[in-house]
Amino acid sequence: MRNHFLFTFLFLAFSASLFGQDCPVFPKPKTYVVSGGNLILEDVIAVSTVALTSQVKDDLKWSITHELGLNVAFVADGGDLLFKRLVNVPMDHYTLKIDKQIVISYSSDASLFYAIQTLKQLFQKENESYVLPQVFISDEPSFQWRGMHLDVSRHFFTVEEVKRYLDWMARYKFNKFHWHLTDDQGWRIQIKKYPKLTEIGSVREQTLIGHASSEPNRYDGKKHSGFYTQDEIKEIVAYAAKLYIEVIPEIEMPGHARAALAAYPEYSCDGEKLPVAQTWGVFEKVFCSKDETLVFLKDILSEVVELFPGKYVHIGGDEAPKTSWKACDKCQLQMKAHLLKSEEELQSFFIQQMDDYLQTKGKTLIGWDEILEGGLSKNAVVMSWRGMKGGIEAAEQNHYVIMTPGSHCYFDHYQSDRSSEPLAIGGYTTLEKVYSFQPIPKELSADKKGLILGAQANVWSEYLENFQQVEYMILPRMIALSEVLWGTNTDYAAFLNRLETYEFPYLDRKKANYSRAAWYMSSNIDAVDAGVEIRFQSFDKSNKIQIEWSDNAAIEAKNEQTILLKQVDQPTPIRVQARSEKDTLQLNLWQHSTLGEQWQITPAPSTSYPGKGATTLTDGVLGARPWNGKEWLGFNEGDVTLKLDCGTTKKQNALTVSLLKAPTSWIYLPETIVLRYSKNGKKWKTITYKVTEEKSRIALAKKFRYLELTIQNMSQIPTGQNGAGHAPWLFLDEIWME
Ligand code: TNX
Repeated sequence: MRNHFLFTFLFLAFSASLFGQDCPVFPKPKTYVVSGGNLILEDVIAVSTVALTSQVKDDLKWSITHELGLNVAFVADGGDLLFKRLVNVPMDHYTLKIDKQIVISYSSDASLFYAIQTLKQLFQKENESYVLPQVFISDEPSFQWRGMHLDVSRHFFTVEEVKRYLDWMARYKFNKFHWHLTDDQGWRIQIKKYPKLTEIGSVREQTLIGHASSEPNRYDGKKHSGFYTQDEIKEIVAYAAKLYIEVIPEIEMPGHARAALAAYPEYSCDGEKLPVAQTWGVFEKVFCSKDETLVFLKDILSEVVELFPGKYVHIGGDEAPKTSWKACDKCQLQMKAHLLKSEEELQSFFIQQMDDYLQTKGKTLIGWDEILEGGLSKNAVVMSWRGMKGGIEAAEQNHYVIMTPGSHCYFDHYQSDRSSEPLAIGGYTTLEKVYSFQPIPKELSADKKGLILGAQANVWSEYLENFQQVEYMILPRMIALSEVLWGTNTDYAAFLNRLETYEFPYLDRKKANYSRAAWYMSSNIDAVDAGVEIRFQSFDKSNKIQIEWSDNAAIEAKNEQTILLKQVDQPTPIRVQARSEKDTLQLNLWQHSTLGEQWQITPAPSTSYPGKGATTLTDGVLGARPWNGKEWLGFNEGDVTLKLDCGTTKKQNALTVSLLKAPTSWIYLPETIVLRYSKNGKKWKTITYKVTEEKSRIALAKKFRYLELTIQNMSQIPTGQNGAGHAPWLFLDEIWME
């Protein structure tokens, strides 16, 4: 037997170059103070068993050996790693002090686990030794809900892949895994009473190729299937528990139910059998609200609650069109019987049924923010995804809230505007944007702030065909979110540096497919007099940039990083290329006579798609397709009016408004554009243009100085189309004249 007291410590008197003042731990601890020296361990760490329960002992051993390959020897007295139990400190608080020994003081088993995660990230392996910086850390999270969601319905991920996902979560101290197990495109959890849910519901015959907005739709002709047996679910739940992660199952209802209804069509309104969905979007076929369906769903939940020991069950509740309920006798009877005035109230009744049922099982219901419509169920926790609005409303009604706004927390969105990005659903959520997220909205009353449990990133998998792709979308964005939730997201530039120095080498060792988008060369376009200024920024150490442009561009170089793009009479496509040591950025621009001019826009664009304000329409940049949020202004509140004073009276031959049509994202072309023009701002003439194309070119051959456009939208999306009944989105990227 080896005597662990023989394992030597070496103390270096001076600080070694391995560690600077920078913190190598993610999320960064609340307090991190280095004292200069290092502690060096050989291949075994002697761990004191004083103040350790046997359950924690096993976890600890597993956790240290699993990750570091360092052996653990438990000793009754002394040792390298000592523990103290704390009382009367904030939830999940711990301290970690490294000098000649490592001393961890912890308050809860979870906090001990976090301390060990921190410790693991401090280890550097040098030759055969393990080196630690001498530090003092005092730490605890700011939020109790630190969530990551994974959609396994649109694409299935194996048990091993889900475990790897949980490993990332544990490393960055996330504690809630929201497992989206059912949706239109696949039912992924075995339910013993209803075997067809997985026999039929877990298999889709084929899958859409490319983006859902590209027409015509094409399919791959290949089966996609997979589900978790109840034993596998238990295995994952147990694995997560070791990592102090609670697993929250989501069983979607009443919408996103096509897979379940392919197996049991009798629980829909019309009983018609449709296949498991093969494309993405929102479907009108939903669970019927009749009693038989409610019983069916409660039966399912009764098996689900047995598998998940945690407190919460998510029942979805989002994107459930009411068309089939409106036409269904049984739904209408249900409304009469319970004195419900609208289908929204019927949805509330539906959710309340599930809420009551889950209460009897000791569980708390979570739903997406649509469950607010028609009245919020008594005990429900709200997950706010359509911005923060739903969350604010729920908190004002004294409900707990988890913030997951699309703007900052949707990791299925693009993270750069490069055409080299893998196909994604749309949106634009950069690392910097995630890092800037503040889960508690300013407008919330002070006494309600405590109701915001935390935040979560959602990882919808329509366009994530394999697990490498999932990793690309979550890394490093989830690390940024971890600092948001830990309350240490203070210095973005330092965060980027720390990531590159300390964490990317680890990700490389793990062969993780992570994104370096935050390090791409970027361009920034600002409106100036009679044009736009384009400034390039490179993250290479040298920051040397070479800029070239096509011959037909009216460009003037301002300095090494900046060029001025001037207004020209004839709209022309031009090209600008900027090259740094490691990267090349090519911009395909549209040069025209109103570059940099400021349209006055009413109402203001939606806060979810603000682009960069009015300049978006005159910066020469056409929005990316499939669309991402950066180069588009998005509107969702009726008609939009745009006004421009051209400064002088001039003849204009035509005006082009560049629009977006992406029905799967509920973005539609407007119906008409009413154009008014005037020489003096007093006498106006009107042209009405019927919109049929994304590039709407309105012939003019008129002289004017003042211009006013009213873009008129459909009042709601017609039946049979994506998002029927809702207000359509209007998306604009550029307006020019010739
Ligand atoms: C909306 S977020 C959905 C999902 C999609 C997602 C794509 C939510 C509650 N519903 O069904 O996968 O957008 O970003």
